[in-house]
Amino acid sequence: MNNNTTYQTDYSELLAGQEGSAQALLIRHGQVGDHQSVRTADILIQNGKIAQVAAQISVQDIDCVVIDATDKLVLPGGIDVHTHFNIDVGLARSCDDFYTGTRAAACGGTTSIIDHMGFGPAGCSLFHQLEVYKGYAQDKAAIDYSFHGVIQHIDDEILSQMQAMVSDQGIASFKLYLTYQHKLDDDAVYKALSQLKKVGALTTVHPENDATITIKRAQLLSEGKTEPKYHAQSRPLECEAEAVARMINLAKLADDAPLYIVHLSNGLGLDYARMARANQQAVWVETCLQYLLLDDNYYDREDGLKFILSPPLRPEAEKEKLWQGLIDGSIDTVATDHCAFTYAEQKQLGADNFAQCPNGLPGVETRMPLLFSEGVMKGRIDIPRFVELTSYQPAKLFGLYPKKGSLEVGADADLVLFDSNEKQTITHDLLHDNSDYTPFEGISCTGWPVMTLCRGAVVACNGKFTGQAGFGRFMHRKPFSA
Ligand code: DUC
Ligand code: ZN
Ligand code: ZN
Repeated sequence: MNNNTTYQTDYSELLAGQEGSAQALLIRHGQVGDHQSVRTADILIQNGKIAQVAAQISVQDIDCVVIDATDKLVLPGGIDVHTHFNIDVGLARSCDDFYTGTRAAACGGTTSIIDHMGFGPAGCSLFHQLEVYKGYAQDKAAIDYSFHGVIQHIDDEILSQMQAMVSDQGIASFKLYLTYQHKLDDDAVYKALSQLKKVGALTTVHPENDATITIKRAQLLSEGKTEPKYHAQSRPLECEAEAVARMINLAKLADDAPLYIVHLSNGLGLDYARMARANQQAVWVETCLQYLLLDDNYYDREDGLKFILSPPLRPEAEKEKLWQGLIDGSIDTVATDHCAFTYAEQKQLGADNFAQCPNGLPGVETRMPLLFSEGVMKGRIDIPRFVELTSYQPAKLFGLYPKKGSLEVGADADLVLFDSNEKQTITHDLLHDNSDYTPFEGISCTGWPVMTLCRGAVVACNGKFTGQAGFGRFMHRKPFSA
């Protein structure tokens, strides 16, 4: 027999946090959900891994901490595959680094992130930014992390570096841009897609038609149209949908290379992706909460600068089309594109000209609660689908499964406990990022994450961060396989 301590729902004595990583933990009587089902079960965690999942686990002979999860959902920790921590976008450096960003992530039920690295010096190798970003994250990240490679140009050297990035460095996905400073032309896109397929990597793309954006932006600014709403008018949804269609066709031409569309914001682009999938093409789609919940009316507000990001917020009707994509399975993941700038200072760079406003919004902490509340609690999606969108598919597509995104024995004990009865109204004071606002201010949520465990360590509990800078580990990812 032993003296196991059971912590009830306020878990207050666990707030010191780190005992969970060293000691065995039993999470008892939770509603345990994965991408397939939900059932009442116990989960035993030993050495940071899931040791057993069963209807009832006896710990008579095991010295462990017991967490009573009666009436709580116990789900795989969230995986946010689209963040930008500590990114220099030219106009400004985002205000969340790998500490404040992952702290916020942990408090929102997310246990791993994959960050899209920013551009390095012109002509740099693929390894350059990886080294820079490993330095950014190493002593700061409080949860596990990886990076998407960034492709700034294509030549024989870059093409030849791709294999080592995947096999030696564990970077199994790359991003290319069709707009911004290092936009690629069709020749480069085709070569990148072909080679990335050969080396076992997934190509992800920021799809927007650069030429039409450039023309429209210049036209609007020449007419003195500088307010935030003109940011959206400078890059209408057809700019994005055209580039989605182009990428899909280029991927098909490049020997059917696998393609992942990031931050899809509109129904037309989604229809192109649906068509490709109906044709058995390997195309996956990500969207973000801002496109599901916000719309271009926000640009008319006095604080419209807060909502400047690219692609921009869309006309209201697009939101429902994206929800339909979550419901019918044509959208695969929900991420955030967390790229935070302060409103009081950094966003004000665009006060006289939308084109000078650093693009991006915070969102890493609100992703799980908002999708849970708006999706599950409003009856649009069920719990397995929630897990699929936030954890299982991200892990599958980006080479982390089954270590992450699953509750299988042997998986990392990355878990989030949700209280589906807890009501919270989102306000920035609740959150743990380094920005000074949330775009979701005032939205009421039913259901809230009450505890987050990363490899068995309690990294957040009842709205408090209980983790540690530097606890997060770099995740060496497996090559892409469909
Ligand atoms: N758009 C991007 O493509 N990246 C960062 C933020 C944004 O708004
Ligand atoms: Zn992007
Ligand atoms: Zn992004």
